[in-house]
Amino acid sequence: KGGVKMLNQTIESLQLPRLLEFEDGSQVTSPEDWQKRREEILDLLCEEEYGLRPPAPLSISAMTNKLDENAYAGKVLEQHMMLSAEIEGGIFSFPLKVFVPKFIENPMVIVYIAFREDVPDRYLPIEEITDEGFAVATFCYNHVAVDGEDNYVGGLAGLLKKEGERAGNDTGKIMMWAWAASRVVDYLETRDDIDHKNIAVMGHSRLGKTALVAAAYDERFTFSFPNNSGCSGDAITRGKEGERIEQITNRFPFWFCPNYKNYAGREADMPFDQHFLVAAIAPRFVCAGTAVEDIWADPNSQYLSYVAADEVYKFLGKDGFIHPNRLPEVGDTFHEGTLGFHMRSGRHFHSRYDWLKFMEFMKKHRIN
Ligand code: GTR
Repeated sequence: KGGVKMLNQTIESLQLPRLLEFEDGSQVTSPEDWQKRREEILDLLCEEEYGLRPPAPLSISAMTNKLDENAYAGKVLEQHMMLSAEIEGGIFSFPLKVFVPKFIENPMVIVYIAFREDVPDRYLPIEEITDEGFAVATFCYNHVAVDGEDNYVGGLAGLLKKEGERAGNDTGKIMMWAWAASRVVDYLETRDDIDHKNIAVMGHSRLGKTALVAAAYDERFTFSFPNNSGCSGDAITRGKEGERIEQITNRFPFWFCPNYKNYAGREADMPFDQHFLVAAIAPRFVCAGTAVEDIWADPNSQYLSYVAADEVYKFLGKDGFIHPNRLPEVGDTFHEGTLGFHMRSGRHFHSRYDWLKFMEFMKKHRIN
């Protein structure tokens, strides 16, 4: 019973901005209201944190440059291509690799936003994933917009760049990487050998933040799997340990819109917190991976986002976050609800354990 009080008190003491209340103070009272409230939340997160979302492309096309129908001992179809999206400023192209297991029909698919371009990779064990019956579509984030202070010259950043200094709500790179994940879905929808109803987006750390943004802005993602996403991902900012807005915007200003750094040291003034990002994905699935030694990300604050976003899921008639009334402990897995969570031993990493948990969650909640 003490625990019940503790968790409620922790949430209350943070004085989080309300999810089920419009900016003008009126209440959200119906599912239709929630759709409007969700739009407000998405606009707010663009304006204050991630920057404007680039518009959907006018058209997309894919050009295959490698096809192996018998990869991985003959179990997998492996296809490499250039994916091109036609937008206002020109044509933006990036490499995409697709792996489809041949031994099952209609496999669920995971869009993996990768740090490195080599596949397989230590974070992306292709054969073990396809053996579980999942298709994978993956691209390297640096091919979309370089993860560094490049003055936005290349890639998508170059096409979107306006005259002069970056300012206000100009698009940050997390939003660009997330936008690219949506272009992968545009492409996947043209294929008939994968399950369109069960498409997930997944990434680790900065790309875990990206996996949340991708699903928040694109309802075609039925699942989002943010691994160790932490600050400006799934961790509640108010009261957070480890990395805070000041540190993240000093080291990585280009991940966000310039407005975000205004909240460094002023977290209590933010009209949002990261439970807004999770709730914007409702009623769809989010399942997080955290690690007990990842104190820079802060697993307790990560957990609190799901505890706080739960009310929107409940409001929409979903199970939401089914969890005990205490903070997480190492070894915990909470997979019963629409929101899932695990905390493993060890450090910041995208491990085999995380993969197994995510795939387990997706199999359990597959939509027919
Ligand atoms: C860190 C950053 C974290 C996290 C991490 C990563 O340096 O402070 O927010 O994103 O990088 O992406 O590995």
